[in-house]
Amino acid sequence: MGYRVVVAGATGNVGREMLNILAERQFPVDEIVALASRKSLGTEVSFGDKTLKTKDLDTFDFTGWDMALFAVGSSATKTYAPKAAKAGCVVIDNSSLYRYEPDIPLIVPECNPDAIEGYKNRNIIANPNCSTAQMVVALKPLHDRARIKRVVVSTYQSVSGAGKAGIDELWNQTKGMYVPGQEVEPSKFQKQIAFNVIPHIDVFMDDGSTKEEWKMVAETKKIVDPSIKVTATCVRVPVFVGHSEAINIEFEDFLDEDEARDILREAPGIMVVDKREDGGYVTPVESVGEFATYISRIRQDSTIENGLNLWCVSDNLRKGAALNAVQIAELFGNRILKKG
Ligand code: 11C
Repeated sequence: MGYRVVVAGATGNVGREMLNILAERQFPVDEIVALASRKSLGTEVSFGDKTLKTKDLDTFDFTGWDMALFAVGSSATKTYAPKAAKAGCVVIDNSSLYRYEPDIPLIVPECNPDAIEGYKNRNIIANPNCSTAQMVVALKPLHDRARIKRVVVSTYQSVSGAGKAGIDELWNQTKGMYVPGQEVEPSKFQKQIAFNVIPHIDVFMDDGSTKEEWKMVAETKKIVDPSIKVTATCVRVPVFVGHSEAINIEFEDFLDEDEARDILREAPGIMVVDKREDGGYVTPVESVGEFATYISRIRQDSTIENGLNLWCVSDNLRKGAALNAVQIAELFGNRILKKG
């Protein structure tokens, strides 16, 4: 016996990946429905070797459905997630709407699976921001061994984090550079993204940081440990898919780089590729379509007492969004519903 599963926002990049990953991981589905906004109604999406015709999110009755994976953005989530939750269908939400509410669990299954019990507060579970998800998968096993005091992270985030419009802008602007008269002005991004980098993701906060940077701080505290201090600089780069992060970690206790490498090799969700030779590390294009978060360039930071540097790469549409949501669905099924 399997589950009755809803995917809301099924025509977007993340929604499509949710369907792909549910099929790839053979999630025990009895029935599945793909929902979309009215403007995408009837669009066909793939689920394994099947094709699903999208139905209307606005009029859908969630009664009798076990869980709904939402990838519709905060404003549609605000309208439809409470409706689903009230009907007894547990929402796994990819937007940032509920992440910081104390009674809503924010889960990365490799880090804080026990938080799943909190689903019952409101029948809603939040999925983290992509840049946080991949970082905490790496931080958690190291924190368990040597207690992290402070993290300094710089991100190199792909344009797919900004949705289809971001992908299109990089593609068209890059092509336009070579064709006189077809130059493309920035519209989704604040400055030219082709052959450039932009130190600005999401809106500015009062302290001069951006909301993306704030999310990495707040979400790491909620998922791993509130005592961990995080300072982040988030940068958009001209890469289609795959976020990268240079992470500097300061620990309470000494952690040797070889031991850190061994810990990460054993850690769930992590693949270590760390050869100190040309190409002995992972770059974002190699992470596309993969489940793992890749860790490379593990090395001591000798400028502080207990410091370590590492390079962390993952498919932002997968571990950063759809895969993590499906892993939450698996956790919820295995621990709570126990039907599969
Ligand atoms: C980006 N991290 O790369 C963002 C996208 O809070 O879920 C995801 C935003 C979020 O632009």
